[in-house]
Amino acid sequence: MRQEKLFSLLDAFQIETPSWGYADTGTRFGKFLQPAAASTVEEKLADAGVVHRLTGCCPSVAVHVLWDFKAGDDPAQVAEMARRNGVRIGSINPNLFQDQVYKFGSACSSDPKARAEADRHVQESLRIGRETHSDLLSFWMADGTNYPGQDDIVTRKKRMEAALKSWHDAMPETMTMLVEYKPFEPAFYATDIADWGMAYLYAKQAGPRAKVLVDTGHHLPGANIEQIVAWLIDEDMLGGFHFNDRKYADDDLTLGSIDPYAVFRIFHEIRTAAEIHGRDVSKIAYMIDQSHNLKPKIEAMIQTVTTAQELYAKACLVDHAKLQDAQAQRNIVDAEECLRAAFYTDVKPLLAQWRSGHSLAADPMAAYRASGYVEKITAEREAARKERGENSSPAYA
Ligand code: PSV
Ligand code: MN
Repeated sequence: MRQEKLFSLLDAFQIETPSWGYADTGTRFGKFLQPAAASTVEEKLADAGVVHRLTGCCPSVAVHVLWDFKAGDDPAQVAEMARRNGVRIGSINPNLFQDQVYKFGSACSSDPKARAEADRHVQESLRIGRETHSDLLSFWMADGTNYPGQDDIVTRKKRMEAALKSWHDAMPETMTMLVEYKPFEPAFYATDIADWGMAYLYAKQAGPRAKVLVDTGHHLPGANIEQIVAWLIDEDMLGGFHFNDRKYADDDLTLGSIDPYAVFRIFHEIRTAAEIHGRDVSKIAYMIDQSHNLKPKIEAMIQTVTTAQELYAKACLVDHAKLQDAQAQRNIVDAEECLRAAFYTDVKPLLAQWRSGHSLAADPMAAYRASGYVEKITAEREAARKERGENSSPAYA
């Protein structure tokens, strides 16, 4: 591939970072606090702005409604705060899982109070979306049952269909709805949107602006994610990704930390859809959904973003003519070598060159470490926590 084409593909490759990836998060066993972690939406947007300034490819920030907006907040002001930090508000993620009312689900609950509260929250999320000029409404529902017989499976399906359709129809014309699936957790018997087939059907029934969201951590072991991706693109139903990596379940580790070749193969299917099948892949929303609690937040984000860029660049380098030729001859070894050759190419020098063309540091991580930003926010945020009377000295930095 000509360098010029690779660089223009990299120009178009933008990744959204999640506000919650800058804040302290934990596992269900506890949280390890980081003195530099963001607590307010302003701090999250400031950190996201730093990541975008250093990488040049993260212009939008996903927000989680309950975690980022309090009653009475003016969404337009949050959008302005984002702008001041050089970013914009990206996907709006309603929270239909934390309130006590959702004990038996949200849209699928047999309790009309839970369904009404879910509707109220989504209408509020839509208002936030309109006022921040977001174009994505991203749904992940924790709905499901924990025991056989707990509720009627098909009745729950119908409740979900009705809710998604009404929310789809309430969206402004400019918005796309993303439907995310996950096989288990927190539901441990039957999750109401458990896999891509269910998400596909729900999205189809909701309306033309609903698509499927693939979270790379939301599959049972052994699932062939790149095949799911290839099928969804071919059906024009791939809305976007939540990138992260995993070893066991929904581990939310940084992208490519466990299996970079799997991420490369996903990108290869996206490039194949564009290069060979003439598909428009420009609307796919690349987003990060990681909340690992040991790595420093901003470093973890930069590491994931640069890893995504590297693996995408490698996938762009696959020689499609050679691959098609080998496939036509049923030469499996040479066909596979086309993928392996691209995967093993060192793209770091190319990316350094792409960055220098955009007046970016060749190595965003080194530039971040040299910037003094983490020292600055550690001091500022510790002081702010002290003022609020919160724990200001976690045991480990
Ligand atoms: C659920 O596990 C999920 O992947 C959804 O996208 C949520 O919005 C996000 O994680 C919360 O961290
Ligand atoms: Mn997710």
